[in-house]
Amino acid sequence: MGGMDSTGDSLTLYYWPTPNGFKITIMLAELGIDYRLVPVDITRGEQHTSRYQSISPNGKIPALIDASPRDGRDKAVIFESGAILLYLAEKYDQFLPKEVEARSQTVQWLFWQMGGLGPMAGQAHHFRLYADEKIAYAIRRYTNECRRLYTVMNLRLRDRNWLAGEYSIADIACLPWIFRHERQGQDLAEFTDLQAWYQRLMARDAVRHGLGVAAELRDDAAFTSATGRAALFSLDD
Ligand SMILES: N[C@@H](CCC(=O)N[C@@H](CS)C(=O)NCC(=O)O)C(=O)O
Repeated sequence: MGGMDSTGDSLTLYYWPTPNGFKITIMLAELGIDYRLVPVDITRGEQHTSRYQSISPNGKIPALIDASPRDGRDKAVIFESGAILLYLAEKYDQFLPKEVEARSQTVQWLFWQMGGLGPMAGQAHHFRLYADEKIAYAIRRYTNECRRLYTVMNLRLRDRNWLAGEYSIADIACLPWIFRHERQGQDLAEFTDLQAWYQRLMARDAVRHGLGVAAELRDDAAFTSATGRAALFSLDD
């Protein structure tokens, strides 16, 4: 980690080791690009400071600053993991096809992750693991919705290795959420083609590296501590 990469670019990633953060550490590992890592401890509320929100207005990780964008600006500041993946794919011309139809397929599955799999799996984590009240309806709703989304992915992967043509940012976006399948109450053995896709991804050095970045910072208990709950779950009336 750290400093300028071999092409003279300078990227700073604002990060915590969670699924949306892993998307970017995997992408940067796939690209073989060096970067500076700035931990933002979301269990201590570091995402809520005005300084951080001048970078990431929604107050969540990840965010990226590129101090040498290709268009000659002083810097590019990007929030939202899907937008960061698109930015990096376009800048380095990798993991996003150029041809219109192939590109559209990739963007469709990227948006499917951003609007479906990520938010629903996040709610499954919340109600299954983090909520201090165990609400049966919410647990059933989000566990079942994850099962439905896993079924959609499994069907898509029935006759292809990757979600959209070649290995792409769509696969990179989905993997960190499928990595947490146990937390969503899902058994990958029930989704044969999805499981094969998952194994293909987990066989990649960059994926394993990305999932391990700053793993030592993560403290699962902090997500359910009083401080963590107050920092993460907007519980004030
Ligand atoms: N749509 C956003 C979601 C980001 C997000 O939810 N990040 C979580 C960690 S995985 C976070 O920063 N949570 C802190 C909070 O909610 O206060 C993205 O994909 O970048």
